[in-house]
Amino acid sequence: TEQDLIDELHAQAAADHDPETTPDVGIIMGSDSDLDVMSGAHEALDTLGFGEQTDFDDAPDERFTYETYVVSAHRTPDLMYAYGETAKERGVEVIIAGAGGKSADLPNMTASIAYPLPVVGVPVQEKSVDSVIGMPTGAPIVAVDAGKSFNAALSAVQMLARGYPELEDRLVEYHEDLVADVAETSAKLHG
Ligand code: RP5
Repeated sequence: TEQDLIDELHAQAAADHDPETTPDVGIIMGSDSDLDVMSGAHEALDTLGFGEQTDFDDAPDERFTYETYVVSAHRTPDLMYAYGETAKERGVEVIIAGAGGKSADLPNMTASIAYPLPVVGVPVQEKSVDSVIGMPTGAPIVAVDAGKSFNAALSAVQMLARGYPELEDRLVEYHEDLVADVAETSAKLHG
């Protein structure tokens, strides 16, 4: 039930845990119908060598990991509150939050609740952009363009990399591969 999930989040926040085994990036989305778009974040994190953590108490081998929750600002506001409120204590260092529709409130509400943890917002559709980025002064969110969850993950890792130089190396390597791909495509087109 929703209450079980909320209790679990609070128990995890209260427990002692090795920061190396907690999820570093938390991915949340308003509905499982957002998963297609949000899977770009998974793809980027997988590319950067992150492991998917499906069990808080059983970390995968990868040093850096991410977790995924479906949390709805409108259908499960208590769960949204609990996730945002416990994220830091649970070891999450940056949140990627996606929502669609015209009332895409999960990213901006979570940014307020989890503050000062950074939240990278993903408007799942074009019509969600204003809702995600429209925050009052003093209540920050950073956001990517509609559907660009891949970039949201890269931004999240850029933030994390300030504390973990190893991640900076991975970002540089990713960029070098990207440049090489473009160069290769260009070379092919020009014979
Ligand atoms: C939003 O409403 C969700 O983020 C989703 O994009 C949209 C529609 O949700 P479903 O009706 O498909 O569950 O809150």
